[in-house]
Amino acid sequence: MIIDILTIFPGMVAAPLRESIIGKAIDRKLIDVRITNIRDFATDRHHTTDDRPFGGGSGMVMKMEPLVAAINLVRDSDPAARVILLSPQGRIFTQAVALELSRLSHLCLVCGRYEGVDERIRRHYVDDEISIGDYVLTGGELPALVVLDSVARLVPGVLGSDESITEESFVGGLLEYPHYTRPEVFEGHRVPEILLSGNHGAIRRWRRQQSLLRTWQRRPDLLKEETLSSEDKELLGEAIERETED
Ligand code: 4FV
Repeated sequence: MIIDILTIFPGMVAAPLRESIIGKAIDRKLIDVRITNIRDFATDRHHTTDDRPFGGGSGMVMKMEPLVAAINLVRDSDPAARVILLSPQGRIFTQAVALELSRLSHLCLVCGRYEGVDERIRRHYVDDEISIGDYVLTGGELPALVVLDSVARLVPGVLGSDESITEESFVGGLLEYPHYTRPEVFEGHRVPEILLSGNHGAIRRWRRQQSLLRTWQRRPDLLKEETLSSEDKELLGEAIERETED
């Protein structure tokens, strides 16, 4: 997978890509990340990428010319590239969207700055618009890194075992079961006995039950989306009963 990132702060994007799993995936050429400085496409002496808003008002707007030139260079290099603007007005980013994007061969992530980009960019020059959440950031760089990280880890081979992808939060619509590791007891806090039993069938059942209970407690909205099997309903009922007993 190729991922282009168009930004006026390339350093802000480069650093996290040198570390950890994503850094290794880049070294192993499982993903190819290209960072482009939009300023390089500004033709004036000061490499200006912003201007005052028509109609007045505070703040500045990201200019069209440098950004369109940068986008067109990506499109010319690969017409299959999916050009995505990160903005609070986009569709909300979820694990399902990450999965959808991970099946594409080429993403181009456009990082806005200032009050936002000229409206004609979103109308005529991008294919998609994504928001990472209902809050306002100073720029699209962190959202671009969020999208890159969650999509890249779904690229085959990036994570040690692809198994860990199938059993995680939101895959299957539920929150993940709790994880434990050594020591068995820490300051009096014990690891649930079941996990030390070696009984993998019982462990699998307990984990499913914990996912259902945790989702019911913390994200009932997610459960509404799910059609639970009769076994799941029994597991959840049993767990809720136990919770209310305690
Ligand atoms: C954002 C978000 C976001 C808006 C103005 C950048 C900022 C500034 N992007 N999800 N939430 N963008 O807040 O994606 O240009």
